[in-house]
Amino acid sequence: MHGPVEPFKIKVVEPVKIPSEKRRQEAIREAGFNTFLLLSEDVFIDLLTDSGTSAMSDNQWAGMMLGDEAYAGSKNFYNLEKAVQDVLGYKYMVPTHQGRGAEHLMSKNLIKPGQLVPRNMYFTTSKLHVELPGGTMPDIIIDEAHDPENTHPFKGNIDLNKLQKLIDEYGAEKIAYINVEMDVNMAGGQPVSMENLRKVYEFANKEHKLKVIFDATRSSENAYFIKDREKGYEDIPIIDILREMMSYSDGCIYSAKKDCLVNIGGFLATHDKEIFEKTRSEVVVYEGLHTYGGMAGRDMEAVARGLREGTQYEYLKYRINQTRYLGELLIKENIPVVKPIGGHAVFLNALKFLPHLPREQWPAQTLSAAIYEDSGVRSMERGAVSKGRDKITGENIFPKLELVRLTIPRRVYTNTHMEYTAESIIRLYERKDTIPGLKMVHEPKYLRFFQSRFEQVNL
Ligand code: P70
Repeated sequence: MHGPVEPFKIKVVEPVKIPSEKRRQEAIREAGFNTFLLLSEDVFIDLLTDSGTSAMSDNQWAGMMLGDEAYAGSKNFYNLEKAVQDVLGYKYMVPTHQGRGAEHLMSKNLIKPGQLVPRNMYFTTSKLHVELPGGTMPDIIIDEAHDPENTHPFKGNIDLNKLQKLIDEYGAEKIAYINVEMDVNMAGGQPVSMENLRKVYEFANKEHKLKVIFDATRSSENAYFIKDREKGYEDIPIIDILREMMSYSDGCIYSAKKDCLVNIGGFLATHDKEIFEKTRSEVVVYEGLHTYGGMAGRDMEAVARGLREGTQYEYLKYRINQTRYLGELLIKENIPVVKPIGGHAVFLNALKFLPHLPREQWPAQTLSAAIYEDSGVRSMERGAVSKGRDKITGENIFPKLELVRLTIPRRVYTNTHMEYTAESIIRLYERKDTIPGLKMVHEPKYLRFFQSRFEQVNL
């Protein structure tokens, strides 16, 4: 049987090649067993991230030629603003160079030192941008999300009891805003249900006058899951689902590098005039003028077109099913993965894959390096190295989820590439006991996973 059928044909190709076994062994050692430090040239199939790695359409490329590179008032800015209004329903939009630029502006303006920003699981850059202005990010995701085997259909949901407890303990005034991520990345690309979004907004906004800010980065993929899994949404167009989702928030930050099918870009969007005025006056300090925010005119045009294109049902169906295809090839061979298979990636459970390694030997980092060495496939550690140290005690935190992410760029790899990847992982699983662990020998201060280095320890 065939894999999910692509709703496009290929017009331009970029050659890739498999480095020799000897080169792969050298390359991963030169990179200190950190896949972020590999040269792209040494990679055959790049599943490091779905961020900025998608293939643009002919329509997006045509839009790039219509870039209006005026310093102020570029046409493309207004096209992007209109796309955000049409697709997401927010009235106001502030462009930024990518998602973390928007996180910076939002956090800086909304958080006072000592405040809390509860969220349905942390994301690395989001957590850092909450901590920099003096906030902390308690986790309020449902317990099911921390269990890789649990097949809850909306594992990204917020546990309202956890939120209530925080309010009881600290008071609502201690909470800067509630942060809800779509298609929760670190939980395995797990969606939030519309019902949950509605309830969180009612609870926050009506009962406690608290703001709700979304990380809407993978909201189109989340909308597909709502259509596919939530009663009453089967026949609703994706774009209407998206607008309803965003109506349960005061604003969002958005990394356009994912669902908008572009290589760079981001924005902040809001229904709230005050948030808009504050962030718009600050974007000029950190990003660029408020009509480009760090993007070229052509980039804004590609984002505007991609935001609309990325809501097409046939495209999303193929996209989500390609990820599931890889996941199911692995599940068939009993490889431990996070279930259900998420939107943008398949996540391997490194604690079950390499049970002979103690947490201090970084099982997910080890597995990610071993996959590269076996086949030239690049993946990303999403476990204790990513989580970092406790802000107060300085100790390493070992989260329940110690995962390797096989992230699927959009419209880039074929189903045969998925099969090649699955074969490598299955082969590795058969000889998993022979894989030695790692020790960290270099640790940077911020977002250590990007640049840390490791050495093998003897088995
Ligand atoms: C990834 C990328 C970026 C991201 C995200 C969510 C839910 C915000 C951002 C920031 C890139 C990445 C970033 C840090 C560590 C590893 C990888 N996620 N919110 O691969 O957006 O990158 O545009 O600044 O997923 O998951 P941006």
